Amino acid sequence: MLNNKKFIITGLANKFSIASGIAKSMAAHGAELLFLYQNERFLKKIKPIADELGAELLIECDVSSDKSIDRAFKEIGSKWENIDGLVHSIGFAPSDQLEGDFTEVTTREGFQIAHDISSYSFTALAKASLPLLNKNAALLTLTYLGSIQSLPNYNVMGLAKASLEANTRFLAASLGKRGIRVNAISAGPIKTLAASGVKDFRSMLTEYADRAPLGRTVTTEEVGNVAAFLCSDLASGITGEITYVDAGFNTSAMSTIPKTE
Ligand code: NAD
Ligand code: 0WE
Repeated sequence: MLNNKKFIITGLANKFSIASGIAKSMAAHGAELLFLYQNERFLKKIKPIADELGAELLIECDVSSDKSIDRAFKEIGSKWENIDGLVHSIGFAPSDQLEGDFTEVTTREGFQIAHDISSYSFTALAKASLPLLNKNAALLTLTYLGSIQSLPNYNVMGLAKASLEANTRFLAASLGKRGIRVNAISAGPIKTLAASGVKDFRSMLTEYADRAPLGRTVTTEEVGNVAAFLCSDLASGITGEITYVDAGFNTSAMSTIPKTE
């Protein structure tokens, strides 16, 4: 499905990362991969994953800095003449923004950081990769249901994901004339590093499994398979779209009717 195609993968922190499931599936379908990592602290964890998938290029890129993005893409350009796409699997808000009442905990600075790292960085990476992108290239990002429905503690990340989804549509409109497609996957909750600090995440997973039509949560492999499809020519007619990989949770308003005594 992805033979002879080259992709940049961002957001790989460790083997539990959604980016890890995506990289595994894309490599299994024949893609050649290059990893961008946030800083050297992540190298030890991601080098073995890159080795396993036959990826030789690992480049540092902190998306909060234009300089870091420029430097990374200069290096990419010196190694690869062209690319077939990029996966954006990056999200961040300061931890004090993600616990407690939305009105009370949200600050101007927290709002700004969440939107900068979680949404603007997709535009920034699209711009930086544009000179290298082949016709028919695909860009992909990861979003969450908190963009369109409120839930406890997700708070300003929900606003940032709403922005990221609009970003997906505007990038799709802008890049469509070059044949470049831009899509998002809205994944159900998965226990990753980004989820590990979240209060009551385990009970959230249980509640999710209860309400989802499939009666369970999803895996990074399942998200990865849809990512591989959306980045392949099989999805040549899909752009600007948010695809849910959530065991059907978003389609169900209630699981069972509670018993009344
Ligand atoms: P993760 O912690 O494994 O990945 C998050 C990544 O963001 C890390 O690799 C981190 O290095 C990167 N990152 C943060 N700030 C950065 C910066 N300044 N520069 C470069 N990279 C930076 O967690 P994950 O759950 O795999 O998250 C990946 C994406 O999936 C995020 O956008 C997240 O919002 C989204 N998502 C996660 C879930 C879930 O339940 N885990 C559900 C839906 C969507
Ligand atoms: O998008 C996410 C993760 C977002 C995230 C998580 C953290 C924790 C550590 C962004 N920034 C940070 N910053 C930190 O310091 N998800 C969809 C997973 C997630 O996170 C939640 C969730 C779900 C689901 C936070 C609160 C409530 C639900």
